[in-house]
Amino acid sequence: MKLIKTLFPALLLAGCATTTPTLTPEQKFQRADKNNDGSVSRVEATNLIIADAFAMYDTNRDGFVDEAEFVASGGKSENFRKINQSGSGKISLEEAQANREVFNVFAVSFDEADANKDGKVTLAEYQNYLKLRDAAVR
Ligand SMILES: [Ca+2]
Ligand SMILES: [Ca+2]
Ligand SMILES: [Ca+2]
Repeated sequence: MKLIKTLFPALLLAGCATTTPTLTPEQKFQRADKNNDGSVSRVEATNLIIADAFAMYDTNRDGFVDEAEFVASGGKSENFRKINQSGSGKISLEEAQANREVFNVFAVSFDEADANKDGKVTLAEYQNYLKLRDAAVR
């Protein structure tokens, strides 16, 4: 479990305060799987994982992560400013997903979820990944 822990630094900190997500993992996966072929690409899956993390950070659920929320979830102010390129003081999900550094951090999670390393994540792989992640969070 040690490897997984290092892969989810932000989620580890944010995970404890999570409220019940409105979508099931199956629903989220289906949303990410735009062409409905039962698997998601690296980009699709990474954006899904970013969206998951984003929801954890957005504690007041206004659709944006502000600096207070970011810091409360274990983020650093300087990183917040890097992601918040628009300078609005709030990060939108689009902003987070468009940020290369954010993407690279969570693409690592995709590589972890893609157990058979075929460059795609199936629902089963995603569910297994969530199990491992939840185990790491606890
Ligand atoms: Ca697909
Ligand atoms: Ca918010
Ligand atoms: Ca796979």
